[in-house]
Amino acid sequence: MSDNASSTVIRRADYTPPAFLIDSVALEFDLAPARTIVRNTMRVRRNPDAAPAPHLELLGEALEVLGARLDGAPHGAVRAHEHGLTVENVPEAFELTLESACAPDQNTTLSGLYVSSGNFFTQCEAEGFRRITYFLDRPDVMASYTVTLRADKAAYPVLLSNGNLVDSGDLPDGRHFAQWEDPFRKPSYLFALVAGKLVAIEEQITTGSGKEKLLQVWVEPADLDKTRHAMDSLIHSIRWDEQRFGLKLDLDRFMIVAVGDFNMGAMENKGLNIFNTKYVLANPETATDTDFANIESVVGHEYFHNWTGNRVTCRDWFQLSLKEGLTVFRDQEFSADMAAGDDVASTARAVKRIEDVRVLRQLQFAEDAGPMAHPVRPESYVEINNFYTMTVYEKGSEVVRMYQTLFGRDGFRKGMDLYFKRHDGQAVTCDDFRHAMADANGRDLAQFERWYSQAGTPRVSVRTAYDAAARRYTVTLAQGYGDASPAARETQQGPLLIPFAIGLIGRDGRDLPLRLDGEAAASGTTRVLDITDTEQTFTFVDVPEQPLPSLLRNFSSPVIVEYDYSDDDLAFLLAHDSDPFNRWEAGQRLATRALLTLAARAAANEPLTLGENFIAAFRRVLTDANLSPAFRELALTLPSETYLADQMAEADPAAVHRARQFVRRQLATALRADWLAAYEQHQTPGAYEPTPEASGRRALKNLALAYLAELDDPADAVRVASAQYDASNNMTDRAAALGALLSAAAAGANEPAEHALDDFYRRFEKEALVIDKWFAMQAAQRGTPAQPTLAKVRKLLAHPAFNLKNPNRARSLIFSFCAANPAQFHAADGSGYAFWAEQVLALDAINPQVAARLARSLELWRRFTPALRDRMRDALEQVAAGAKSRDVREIVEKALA
Ligand code: 0A1
Ligand code: ZN
Repeated sequence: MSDNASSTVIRRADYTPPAFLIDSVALEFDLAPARTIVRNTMRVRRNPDAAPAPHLELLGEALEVLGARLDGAPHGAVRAHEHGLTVENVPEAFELTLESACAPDQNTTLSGLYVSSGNFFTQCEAEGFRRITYFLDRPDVMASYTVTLRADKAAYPVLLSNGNLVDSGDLPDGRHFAQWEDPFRKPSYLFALVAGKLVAIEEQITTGSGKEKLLQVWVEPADLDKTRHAMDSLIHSIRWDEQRFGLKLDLDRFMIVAVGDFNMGAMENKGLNIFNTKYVLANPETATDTDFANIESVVGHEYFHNWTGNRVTCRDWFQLSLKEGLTVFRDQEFSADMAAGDDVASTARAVKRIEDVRVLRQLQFAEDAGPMAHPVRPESYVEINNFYTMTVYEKGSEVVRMYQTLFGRDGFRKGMDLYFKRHDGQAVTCDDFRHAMADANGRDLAQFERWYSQAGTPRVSVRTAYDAAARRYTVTLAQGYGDASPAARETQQGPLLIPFAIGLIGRDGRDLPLRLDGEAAASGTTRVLDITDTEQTFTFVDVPEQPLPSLLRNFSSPVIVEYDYSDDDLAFLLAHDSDPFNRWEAGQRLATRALLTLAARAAANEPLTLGENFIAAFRRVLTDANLSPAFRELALTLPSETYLADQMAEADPAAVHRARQFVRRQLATALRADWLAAYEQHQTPGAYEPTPEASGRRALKNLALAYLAELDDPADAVRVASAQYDASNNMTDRAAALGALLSAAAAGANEPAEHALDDFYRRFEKEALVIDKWFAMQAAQRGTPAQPTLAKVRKLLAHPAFNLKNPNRARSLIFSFCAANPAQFHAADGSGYAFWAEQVLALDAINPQVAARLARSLELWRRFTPALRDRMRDALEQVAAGAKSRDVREIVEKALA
């Protein structure tokens, strides 16, 4: 991050090792909000494996130099400049002490050292450490840290940093100190400190090897009643990593700290994870089932980084997916195991898989289709903070998952074991990980590298033929990228190794045993075909009848499958496929097809109708008691407006909205009695529990309520939702009831919605995360011509509880409108885009990272209808002209290029 952007491009190919190494760092902080003094004593030596450099070039930003000593003596040959500090005339090995000052309470970027609610926090990934002190702020420089914190004892009773507390005590003038030592060498991006008025819940646990460990979750005093779930999630994470990967907690003490102002979800600083409050705080009254699940997954994610990220870290930021893709994969597997235990076939596992794939397809596929398309291991960047992306994280996780699909769980584990054996304590590359997987499993994975170097979403088109006389069934698979975006096309070199899972279904709905040509006997009913060429044919023999293929089971690779299923085929798969992922997929394909046809008709102002078969297929799912409620809820949720618009040759959000609302209303009306019955049957009486079963029941019940709220006459929904709002003992139900009332308001029932909104605000005024929901729900509300949502959003900008400096609050109102309300955001008059431009520029002056995220809302502008496209370009140009930060400039310049 920087203001006044020079858009220097950083390239992977230009990597060179650091000219100097730093073996140890002693940091002393005199903490004060307006001016914090940092004394940094480093043991530095020349790197024998690097080209010699004339001077030591340290990176630094927004710092004031106060003094420099070399081997104990004042050193005059230091020169501060825009990017840092040049230290001239340095010997082979030396001790350098630098003293500098920074201003935490002026730091609205939330990168480096900053103040939130009067407490001190740090955020150093990716390049925040240089805002704390001058340093070789790059991940391949790993040092041992000793940290001394000094501060006023009354204002900052708690002083935390990485590792173990080795000393503490009182100082004159009401001050005190604490000294921390991290026993592990680490890159600077994993440094952290926290100081302030915080309290903790604690647990002592004994690990598999019999060692005692102290676990703490630190929060502001008023939030202590919302820490239990995070602590439980941490304990489960520790146990899981021991069991599944043999990886143990390597510290005596592990701390999680919650902070209300945070740019991202959370941060894996060694032994001192710092979390956005959103991913820590939960109790039944304030947090939804989704919040509970997200907390479990993010606590797991950060904890798992302790090995995949911290013990083995990245050589440079192009390797980010080395830690992020792998750690997302690990957190996905953790959540799946927590929900499903050892049962590999359970629908709870499939539900988790569906949720993850839905995110990938909606957000990562879109990223891959636009100007920000980049490979999992990017080739270049202007601002690294812009590359914490869906591609690096979610597609990166799919790439890791493919190793497991290729080698099985045991083979994957062998690869992991070899990776740690080779690289513990090192800063390495994605190639190193791939080589460990290849060597541990005795397989050449040279071709697999293309998953790391090619951008764009691969397409696999499938042709099948059945020869009844020969009882042979051939499946021809062809891979390519379709008409990929220019950014993606640039990176493409050749065909990928695609593990493609397939099953064949007989007329009775059962899987056929599979025998490939050349095999002695049939085995199994799902086979993973390894596609390696541009086009390949696989032949199944002994096939007794024309089967229906179930393609890409469990989404075995991150591709788009093209196959000419008829509507009847899809309805059949939805009813029978033994692979629950593909059952869901069939329903989504059916719905997508119907909705896109309707959107085209809506755009042409033709009347809309919905076939009986479609409604019948939905009714069958809704009333099928053999399917888990969680699965039914997913299957009955229509593809999102954003996803649908992305599938159009020219995206037309208004037409998509009309089509989707039409279908929702038809389903509400035709299945009214079934929805009411499902609502009644899926109550969850008794104490709230965020288990997969209970949350699945709530999800289906609340989906039923949401459909009922679409009825022309909203009376039923208002009655049911008001009762639920008043009676609920948990946030999932209360928020769903409020959501239904807001939908009913669009059909004219304004008063109950207003009443509930007021009640909700008063009830939760002191709970910031709940007030975020209050803003978000209003921003996502369907507008009417008389009440466009933007007018409401603008009014809420002036609400006393709104605060642009708090990222969660900015996201709850502004991002919700720009990303979660496409029909209103893409209003034909361009008013949404004008609002967007204003807010991006306002945020740019406060927090470039958050501004750059918002800036991405228009990046797919070229894919929209001509009228919208022109208005979007105007808005983008306005931002390009006014933006100061490198972060925002990179986004809008790439969009306009
Ligand atoms: N490594 C963290 C993500 C993260 C990245 C950058 C940050 O700076 C603003 C903060 C967090 C993770 O994957 O959880
Ligand atoms: Zn991560």
